[in-house]
Amino acid sequence: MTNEKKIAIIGVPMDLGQLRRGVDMGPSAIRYAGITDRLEALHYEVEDCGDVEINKTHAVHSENTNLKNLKAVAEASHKLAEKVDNVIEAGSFPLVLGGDHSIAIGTLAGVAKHYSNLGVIWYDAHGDLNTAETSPTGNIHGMPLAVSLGLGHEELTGIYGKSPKVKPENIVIIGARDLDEGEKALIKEKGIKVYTMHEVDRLGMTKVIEETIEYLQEKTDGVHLSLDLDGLDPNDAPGVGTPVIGGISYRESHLAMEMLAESGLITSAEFVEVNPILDEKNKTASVAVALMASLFGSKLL
Ligand code: 4U7
Ligand code: MN
Ligand code: MN
Ligand code: MN
Repeated sequence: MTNEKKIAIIGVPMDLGQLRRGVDMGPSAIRYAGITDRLEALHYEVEDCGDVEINKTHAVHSENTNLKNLKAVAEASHKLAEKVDNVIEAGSFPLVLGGDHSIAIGTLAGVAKHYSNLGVIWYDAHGDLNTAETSPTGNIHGMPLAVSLGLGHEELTGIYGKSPKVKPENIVIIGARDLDEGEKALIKEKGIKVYTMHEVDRLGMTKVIEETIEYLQEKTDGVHLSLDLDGLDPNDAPGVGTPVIGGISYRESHLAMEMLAESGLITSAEFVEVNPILDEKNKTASVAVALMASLFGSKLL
């Protein structure tokens, strides 16, 4: 028996949202680690839509902004949004493979077209809530959640229709342990729900996910999971560009995915920041695949 929901895989070989090369090979590494076979073994019909084309010749610095590669990121975001929109329109579950986290701007823009109260789970060591004003780096991969809240450069917030794409009260950040001052201020100002590593340690992942589900279930009509592999501890996911020690373990992450699978809450997902050049024998891509399998209902027995 096949699952009724079809999964559409969309690769985004993007590395322009940050400065370390190699993360553009993330989609290849995840495919090589066997994502399609794993999902088919779970009785899903899987369509690999290939990669969104990234125009690297547009990777030039724009004037009047400290945002790096703004034009190229905006262009790619638009293409991705369109692709994600079409996939949902066709009744499939969009599974987006990164690429650096700037791609979430496009994913969320496409997803948001289909929901009036979209929920977002942001599984990450970082808040990705910077704007041009608060960013210490000018790297757009540190900004996608702010952009989706309607904050930041209008060339990004204006992508693919309405802005904001998501409301602050519909966001849950899990795993944060490296927040910039401007991000902390924004979290407090907007009342965004955050489970930092302190809460993960204190409550345990079971409680964190139970509370997250309860928090989002009633008020949202769809929930997007944006999983940055640097949310995990660098021991378990070494192939990332901005590792931060003291992260979520492999086991805790499996539990989180399994509980989300049971809840039936997640309606779209992306796995980002896998950098094969920084990885150890494709470990991080394999971890990503294992977590995706759990998210789609893989069980140990
Ligand atoms: B990721 C950072 F300053 N906050 O904005 C920034 F610490 O998508 C890092 O979560 C952002 O990997 C990390 O550049 C972005 C920095
Ligand atoms: Mn991160
Ligand atoms: Mn950092
Ligand atoms: Mn991130």
